[in-house]
Amino acid sequence: MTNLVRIAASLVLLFLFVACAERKAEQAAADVTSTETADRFVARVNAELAELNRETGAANWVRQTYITDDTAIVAAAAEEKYAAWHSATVQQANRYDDEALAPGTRRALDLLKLGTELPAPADAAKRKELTKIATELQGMYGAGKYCRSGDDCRSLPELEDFMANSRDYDELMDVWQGWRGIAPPMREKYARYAELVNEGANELGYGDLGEMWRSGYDMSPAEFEQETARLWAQVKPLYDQLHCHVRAKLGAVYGEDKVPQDGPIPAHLLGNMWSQQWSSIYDLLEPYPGVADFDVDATLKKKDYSPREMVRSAENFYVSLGMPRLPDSFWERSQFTEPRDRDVVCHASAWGLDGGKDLRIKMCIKQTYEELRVIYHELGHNYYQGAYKDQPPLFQGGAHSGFHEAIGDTITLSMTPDYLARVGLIDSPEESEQAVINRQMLEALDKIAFLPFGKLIDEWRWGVFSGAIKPGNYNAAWWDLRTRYQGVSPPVARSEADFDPGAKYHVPSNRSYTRYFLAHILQFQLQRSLCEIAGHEGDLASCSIYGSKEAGERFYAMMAAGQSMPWQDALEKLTGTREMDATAIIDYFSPLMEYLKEQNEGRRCGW
Ligand code: X8Z
Ligand code: ZN
Repeated sequence: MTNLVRIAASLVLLFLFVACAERKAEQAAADVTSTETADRFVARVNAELAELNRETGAANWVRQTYITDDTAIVAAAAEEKYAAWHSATVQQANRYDDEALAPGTRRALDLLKLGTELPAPADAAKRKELTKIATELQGMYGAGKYCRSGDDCRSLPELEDFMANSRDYDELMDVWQGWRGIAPPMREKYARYAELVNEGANELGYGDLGEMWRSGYDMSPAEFEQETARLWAQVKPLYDQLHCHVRAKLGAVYGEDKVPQDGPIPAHLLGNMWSQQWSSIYDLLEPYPGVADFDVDATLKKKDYSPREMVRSAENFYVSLGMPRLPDSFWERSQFTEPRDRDVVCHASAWGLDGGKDLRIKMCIKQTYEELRVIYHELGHNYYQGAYKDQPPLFQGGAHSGFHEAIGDTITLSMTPDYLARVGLIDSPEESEQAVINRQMLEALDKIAFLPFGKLIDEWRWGVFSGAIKPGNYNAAWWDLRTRYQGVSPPVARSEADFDPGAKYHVPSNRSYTRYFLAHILQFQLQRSLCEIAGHEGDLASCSIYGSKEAGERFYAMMAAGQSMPWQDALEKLTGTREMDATAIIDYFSPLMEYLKEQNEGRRCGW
């Protein structure tokens, strides 16, 4: 043998040895994991998850507070790593499918399967493609602007301000249409995203992503769909009354030629970019003009509240319930204001990083009452995250997603005139029947107006994911639902060249939305029970649990359980009932309903 041949031969041998050793090691690892008990598997998953959450959390935080091509790469890579881990880990979990397990262990495994917002195909190329598209879509929304000309550009917070304050039909239409200009480039990406997430959901054992979303509620997806329909039927009469009255008033302001009294309301006249909450047009609807002062905006401006002071005010409420102060890191790391020098996702969110030890909010706070309420909402998320931080990662979540959205909203129901006066946000509360109706109108414009919107967003996506709504029909199907549920119509002609769903944050950001619909019903239920615990006497609408340690303790106990038990159990512990139910919201608004029915007498309601 020549030397060369000898070297080559030993290399081949070496290679075979190494390859063989590697395979042996893989086999050994597989043997270890296949004999792993379900409990040990869950413990390992929790440990891995804690580490992965830290990485994806950090990458996403940077991405959303600093939108550049570089942070897109970093965030997509973190998501990709998570998705790969998730696919592989669920595969391993499937080994326990037929084993009889303790309920807590089974629950942990079920939650693992549901444990991704973005189910990705196991195929590495497709996984990469999906995480890239998802990151891009969110970035396109976050960086979105409406430019009337090259250097006359407005960001979303500015456009939202305009929608809230202008009463000029044509100007409003311009801004409404202008914002929607961000979305057509998303359309193709969205269609591809839908294909890919469906494939991912399929591999996890769900028919499509919509079915996966509907599986997170401790009942079958079909039952859940019925449940949401049942709740909507309960509250629809309230919405119909409000719609009828608002349409009449808008007809008087803008003219009945512009707001026909037998059809849907033009979507740009409701004080909000998406016509989802209408409190900004309260001035057009105030039942008893001048009765009672709710002008928190004026106080915020007069006292020149800083964003931090606004957040402190919300924190103080939670502290009054006996909950802890937010950690120093919250004040150091949160984003409270819109930076001038870079694109960020301004849409408000609350973060429970590092297993809930590192709490933050990300907002672009404006000096308004509406924003103050959003802060109270966001802190509800943070307090929930802080309360369940000692649960294992798989149980760190809301009893269901609607609970997570409902905590802070429940607190906003306690922002009664009495409370606002106590903390110096209005001068003095006025107690009269007329004052009650005025305040109820203000609340209803947010909470009742929202209901059909909260319901329809996912109905559109359920349709998209199931294939009932095809890409060629995206926009038409969207407006069909908007008209059917909300009774609103686009102020200018729309076509399939548009992609109006993309102009609503949660669509390009892949956040399910039924959670908000549920929260809008649940929060009244929670409030009713908390008010009983707080010893409130009198009607539900006048109750503020501010300062009630008893209510706070019971609320926090429910929050601390996270998603360790079925939501029905969590709800029962606090409220004594196992069902979501709209009687509390109906009861809450009964004074306003009387008023609206009187006002609507002789009008032809409906569209
Ligand atoms: O997205 C939100 C919160 C963050 S979880 C600000 N909300 C929905 C929306 O803005 O569309 C709260 C109400 C509905
Ligand atoms: Zn929220």
